[in-house]
Amino acid sequence: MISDISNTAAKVDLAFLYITGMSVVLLVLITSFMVYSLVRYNVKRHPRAEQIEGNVATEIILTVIPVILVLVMFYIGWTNFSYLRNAPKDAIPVTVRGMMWSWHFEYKNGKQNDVLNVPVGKPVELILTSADVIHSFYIPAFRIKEDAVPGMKTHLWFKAGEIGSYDVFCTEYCGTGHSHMVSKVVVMAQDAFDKWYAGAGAAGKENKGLQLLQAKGCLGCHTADGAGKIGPTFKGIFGRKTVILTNGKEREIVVDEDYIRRSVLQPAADIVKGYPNIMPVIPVTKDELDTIVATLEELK
Ligand code: HEC
Ligand SMILES: [Cu+2]
Repeated sequence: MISDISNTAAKVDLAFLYITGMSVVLLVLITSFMVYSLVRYNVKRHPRAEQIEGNVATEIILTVIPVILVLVMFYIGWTNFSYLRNAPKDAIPVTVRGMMWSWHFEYKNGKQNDVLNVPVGKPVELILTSADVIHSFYIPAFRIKEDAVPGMKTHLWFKAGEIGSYDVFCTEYCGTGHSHMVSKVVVMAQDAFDKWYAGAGAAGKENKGLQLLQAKGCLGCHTADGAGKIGPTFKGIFGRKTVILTNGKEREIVVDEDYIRRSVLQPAADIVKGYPNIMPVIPVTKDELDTIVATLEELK
């Protein structure tokens, strides 16, 4: 009944189990006593009401026992809460950025991804922030959840207990694409994680470009294969004739390198006609922007 999928799940489940267990015990005791009294002191069996003066022993018992039960509840809640709030010093730090509508994960060595890869059995500390509005980062299987707020850093930590893949959701309604704001925690064996973290990988040049688009969250809104999504597809974007709105004025342009750079750095400057102005400013380094331009150029 107590999950060992993560240390955090075990702590939360213990509190939950105690509270639910106590509630069930009390429900059964109180209901049985009530039914018993209904029968025993029914007006037919007990036609004359009786005045009871009180019973000190009963009153003390009925005060002390509930106080103890509730204090135990408080103790479990408080100690587990402070445990969940304080990451151990040796936790692996990962920066999590929420944006409309994807999650982005960045590691200490600069490695980035759109799913959260972690080694099994090692503490991981998440440093959460947001690029736009308030999101909420939630891993149901680990029983942990925390808001991701623009301009602020919030924290979570966990130690995964079993290799596997677990859902990540946004649980703060954040606009049209909120329900698509999903990701995964992938818990890996230590050596598989180390290999991924060192990050050689046999990806070719084009593949690396697509991986970057994926990691940056671009593919949450754009596709590389011509299909429509929240934004225009990247397929055949280079040299494409597009009608854009600049300060509300329509003009037709041919997509070139400068236009793509501007689209990424200042998404609100030119808006493709027929699309909403919702593309976030996603921080990219100069090298990353070069890779993005080169990758889009090749998606014919
Ligand atoms: C939240 C969804 C979203 C994300 C994430 C996003 N975009 Fe966009 N993007 C849009 C929308 C919507 C448009 C069309 C409206 C506009 O021009 O702002 C657009 C327009 C563009 C254009 C111009 C397209 C054209 O046909 O003229 C480019 C280039 C572009 N995005 C690149 C990127 C890159 C690169 C990334 C990742 C770093 C990215 N976008 C991330 C939604 C998104
Ligand atoms: Cu969200």
